[in-house]
Amino acid sequence: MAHVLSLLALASTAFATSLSSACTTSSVRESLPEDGYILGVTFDKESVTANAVYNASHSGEVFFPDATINYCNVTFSYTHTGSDQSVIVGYYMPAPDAFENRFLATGGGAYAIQSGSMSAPGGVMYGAVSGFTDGGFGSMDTDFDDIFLLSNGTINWPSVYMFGYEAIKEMTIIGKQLTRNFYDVSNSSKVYSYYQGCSEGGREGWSQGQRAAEEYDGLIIGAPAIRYGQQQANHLYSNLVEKTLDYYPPPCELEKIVNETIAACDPLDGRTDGVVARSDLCQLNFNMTSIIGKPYYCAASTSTSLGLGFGKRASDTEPAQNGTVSTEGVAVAQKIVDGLHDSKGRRAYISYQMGASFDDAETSYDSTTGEWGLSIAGAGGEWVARFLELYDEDNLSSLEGVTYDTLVGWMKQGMTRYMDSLQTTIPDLTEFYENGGKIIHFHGEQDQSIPTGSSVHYYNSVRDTMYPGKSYNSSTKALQDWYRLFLVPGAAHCALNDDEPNGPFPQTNFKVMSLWVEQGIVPHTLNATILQGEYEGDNEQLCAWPLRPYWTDNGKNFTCEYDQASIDTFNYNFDAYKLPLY
Ligand SMILES: *[C@@H]1O[C@H](CO)[C@@H](O)[C@H](O)[C@H]1NC(C)=O
Ligand SMILES: *[C@@H]1O[C@H](CO)[C@@H](O)[C@H](O)[C@H]1NC(C)=O
Ligand SMILES: *[C@@H]1O[C@H](CO)[C@@H](O)[C@H](O)[C@H]1NC(C)=O
Ligand SMILES: *[C@@H]1O[C@H](CO)[C@@H](O)[C@H](O)[C@H]1NC(C)=O
Ligand SMILES: *[C@@H]1O[C@H](CO)[C@@H](O)[C@H](O)[C@H]1NC(C)=O
Ligand SMILES: *[C@@H]1O[C@H](CO)[C@@H](O)[C@H](O)[C@H]1NC(C)=O
Ligand SMILES: *[C@@H]1O[C@H](CO)[C@@H](O)[C@H](O)[C@H]1NC(C)=O
Ligand SMILES: *[C@@H]1O[C@H](CO)[C@@H](O)[C@H](O)[C@H]1NC(C)=O
Ligand SMILES: *[C@@H]1O[C@H](CO)[C@@H](O)[C@H](O)[C@H]1NC(C)=O
Ligand SMILES: *[C@@H]1O[C@H](CO)[C@@H](O)[C@H](O)[C@H]1NC(C)=O
Ligand SMILES: *[C@@H]1O[C@H](CO)[C@@H](O)[C@H](O)[C@H]1NC(C)=O
Ligand SMILES: [Ca+2]
Repeated sequence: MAHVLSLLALASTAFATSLSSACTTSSVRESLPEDGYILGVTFDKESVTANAVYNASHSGEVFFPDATINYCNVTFSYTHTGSDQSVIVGYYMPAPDAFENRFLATGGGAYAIQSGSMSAPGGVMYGAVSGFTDGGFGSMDTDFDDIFLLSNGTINWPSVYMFGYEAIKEMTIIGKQLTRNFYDVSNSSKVYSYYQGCSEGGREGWSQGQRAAEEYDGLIIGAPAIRYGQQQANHLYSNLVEKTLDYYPPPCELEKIVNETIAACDPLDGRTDGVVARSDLCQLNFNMTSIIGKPYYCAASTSTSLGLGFGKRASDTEPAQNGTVSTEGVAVAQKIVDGLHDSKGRRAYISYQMGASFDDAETSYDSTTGEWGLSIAGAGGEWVARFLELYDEDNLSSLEGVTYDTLVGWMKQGMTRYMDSLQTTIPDLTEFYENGGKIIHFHGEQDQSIPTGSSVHYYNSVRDTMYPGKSYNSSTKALQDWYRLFLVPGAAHCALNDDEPNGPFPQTNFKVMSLWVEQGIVPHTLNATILQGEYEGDNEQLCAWPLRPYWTDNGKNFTCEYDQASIDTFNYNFDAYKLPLY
């Protein structure tokens, strides 16, 4: 019997090794699941496209290593009964001899639901079919915010739920069956199913863990844009601090504050390498008032040199900036770092860790008055204008009359309106856990767009919800069996941080996850690599939360330590709300 099976296996391998013979529209058509495989879903067989792609080189990406790959590039569309909206899905399918019984779902960023050609190669190189979807928004180039408002001014609710979680779930269910049929995988063989994404893609990953638990064996989630009602409005907090304190710092002044913070806090982690690996120790030990009076200078420029966060404005011409760091500048920076509190002093949200750049706070120069003034961060402006106030606009025109309490109100409104679609903070992952699923969740510790503490808070919410009554240490230990959180020293938002080039980045997450799921190799630390700067190529391991990195012996001996005071800096009491904020 075994003999017969191995002969069959050999024969089918020999038959299937050629990508060019496998990658045809007719073979893809024949591999589509039957209509009704998902209730109400009908495939448009005429829409199938398939073309073989050879020797595609991908390099310089942070979420997967450099590789040259071959795959069958497949797209097709389907409709839901009763809706005229067709949904386009794309799958990169490895050559049959490179297929390793894996499926990888991928997501998008900002208001895009997919980042196909940027994310899909990260699965193909590990023998996974990689899928993405246009969400039914009209094309792969159409974003959620383009179709969110209907012409009569009401919300396109089906699109909200598609963006929220439904589209990626469907793409995965369809993709897994397509994969079985295309490679002729027997019903008794497992196709391992994964999800990988960062930022909005990270939120989409959580949407799947919370609502499509049975579809995935492993989720790789970076800096997720969860707690959406708070997260999106929070982009306005820095501007509101400037307006409230009536001081609009020149960008160079904030840059100087960031530089001085990094210089002061870098050594606190035991190794002076330009990387703030312990922003918690920075918060506990460094007072930004010591920067007051330091001179700064930035040459005139035609475009801004700060990082490229979500909602970044492209600033035009800036004059040379020559001055000294002011009391007002530091007050603005400190108030931003403190995070949003209402007028009664109750915490409503959190902010970026010390050392992160102040992208949301960027001001604009008025060449007629020669003064710096308010420039509303686009991500927050669009959220309030379009998604809360339902104007067909991608920005707010002013913050006139807006107070901290107004911003808290916007957070409550967003949370309530989108509680069951975009908020994405359901902390009960019982089904995912019982299904045997594993989660690697990571977040740059110098993220300038989604507060690092946002991930820590959700981790704690899951721990408290899943293991009530257990002590901190024993609930943490139980959670770490299947869900591990890693903060990435110095990393920016889903990206390397040019201000701290020697920081590591976890580039091999798919490999690490597949080893965990398929071979039970637990990532006690997370594999990472320094991808730029003087130590480029060096390997570094990341500590699993709540352990924190610390170097002894002059930076030579790396340890992951338990430091209660540091852990406590990531505990938040969101007492501005009567409802729990998970
Ligand atoms: C892909 O690269 C390999 C190795 O360099 C080469 O042998 C092959 O001809 C290339 N295939 C195509 C289609 O370019
Ligand atoms: C994949 O197919 C789609 C649809 O035909 C096409 O737009 C896209 O350019 C193709 N990508 C590659 C890499 O061939
Ligand atoms: C707005 O337009 C949509 C789509 O045409 C329609 O389904 C909905 O009933 C309309 N709502 C109102 C309040 O007119
Ligand atoms: C494999 O599973 C599919 C779908 O569940 C089913 O239709 C098919 O009959 C099964 N094939 C065998 C050989 O059991
Ligand atoms: C901040 O440090 C960077 C190097 O990391 C340097 O290029 C930049 O000029 C500094 N900015 C200021 C305002 O000193
Ligand atoms: C920093 O020092 C100033 C002046 O001593 C003090 O008023 C302020 O509370 C300190 N800030 C923090 C965050 O400790
Ligand atoms: C900046 O201003 C100071 C004090 O006014 C002056 O001494 C210095 O030369 C200026 N630097 C540049 C580069 O213009
Ligand atoms: C949003 O509008 C404000 C006020 O008009 C402006 O300052 C800001 O630059 C705009 N932001 C974007 C991203 O367009
Ligand atoms: C929790 O575990 C850490 C080590 O991981 C240990 O240092 C700490 O004392 C423990 N706390 C309690 C209350 O047992
Ligand atoms: C860990 O990263 C190094 C590069 O830093 C890489 O060579 C190695 O293959 C990775 N290990 C795993 C399990 O992916
Ligand atoms: C590294 O530091 C840890 C914690 O301080 C210590 O226990 C260990 O012995 C050190 N290892 C070496 C090789 O010095
Ligand atoms: Ca350091």
